[in-house]
Amino acid sequence: MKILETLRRKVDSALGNYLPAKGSFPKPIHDAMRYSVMAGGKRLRPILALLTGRMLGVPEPKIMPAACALELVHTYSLIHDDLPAMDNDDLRRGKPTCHKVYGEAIAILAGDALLTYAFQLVTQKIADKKLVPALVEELSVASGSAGMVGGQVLDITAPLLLKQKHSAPNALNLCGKTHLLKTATLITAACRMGAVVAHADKASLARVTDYGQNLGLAFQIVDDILDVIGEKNKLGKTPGKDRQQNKLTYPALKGVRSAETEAVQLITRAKISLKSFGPKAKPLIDLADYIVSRQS
Ligand code: GRG
Repeated sequence: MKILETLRRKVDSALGNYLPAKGSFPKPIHDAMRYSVMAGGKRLRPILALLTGRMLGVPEPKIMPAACALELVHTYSLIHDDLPAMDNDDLRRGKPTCHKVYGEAIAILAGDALLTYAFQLVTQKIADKKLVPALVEELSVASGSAGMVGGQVLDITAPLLLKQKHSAPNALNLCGKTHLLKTATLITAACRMGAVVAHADKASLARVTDYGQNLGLAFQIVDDILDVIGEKNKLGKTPGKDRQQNKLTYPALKGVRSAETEAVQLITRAKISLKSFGPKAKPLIDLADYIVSRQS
C-alpha cells in the first residue's frame, strides 16, 4: 500500500529528528536508543494514529509527536522482550538485538529511557496542551500492568497456569486475554490517540476502539501464523520459537487454518466498526485488509 510507505517514511524522519542525537552525551544510551528505534519496523502504531486522525479531519503534524511516542513505547517493549530474562533473542528487525550490541545493562536502560522519552515527547511537543492529559492517560494505561506489561506477564506465566488447570476452553480464553493486553491494547491506544487529537465524540471514540481491538487481535494471530510457517525467518527470527517455548497461540491451540479464519472474522468486525465514517475510513479499512494478508 503506497500510503503506508509514505507515512512510514514521514514517521521515520520525525523519529530521527525527535531522538537525542547519535553520539550525544551520555553516548552509549543515546546510541542504543537510536539503534533500536531506527532499525526498521513497519511503524504500524504511529500510522494507525495518523490515519485515524486523518479520517477525523486532523492534519498529520498535529498528531506526529503522539504517533512517535507510540513507536518509542513499542520499541522499548521489543528491547526488553528480547533480553535473556525474557525471550532471549539475538535478532530483531533483521539486526542484532540491542543487548547483543550494547550489553544487557545498556539495553535495559535504553528501554527505560525510550518509555520515559515517549511521555516527554507528548508533553513537550503536542501543540495543544489541553490534549496532553488525555494522551498521557491513553498511552500510560495501554502500556502498563493493565495493558502491555500485564499481557507480557500472562504470556510468560500462561503455560504454568495451564499446567495447573488444563482444559481447552481455559487455554483459548487465556490466549485471547493475553493477546488483548499484550498486543491489541497499544494498537487500540494508537487509534484512540488519533481520535483524541481530533476531539472525537464518545460514539466515534467507541467505534475507533472497536476497530483497534479487533485489528490488534487479528494482528497477533497473523503474527503467530507467520511464526509457525516460518516467514519471520527472513527477518532473523527462529521459526516456531513460540512453540518451543510453549507459548499460547491460536495456531498452536486450534491449528493454522482455524487461526486464519479467526483472523479474517476479526478483520471483518474491525471494518464494520468504521462503516459509519463512510469513504473517509478507506485507508484504515485497506490497512485492515493488509494486516490479514501480510507476509512479514
Ligand atoms: C517487555 C513490557 C514488555 C512487553 C513486551 C510487545 C511485546 C510485549 C513483546 C514483543 C513480542 C511480541 C511478538 C509481541 C506481540 C506484539 C507484536 C506482534 C510485536 C511485533 O510488532 P510489529 O510486527 O514489529 O509491529 P515491527 O518490528 O514491525 O515494529
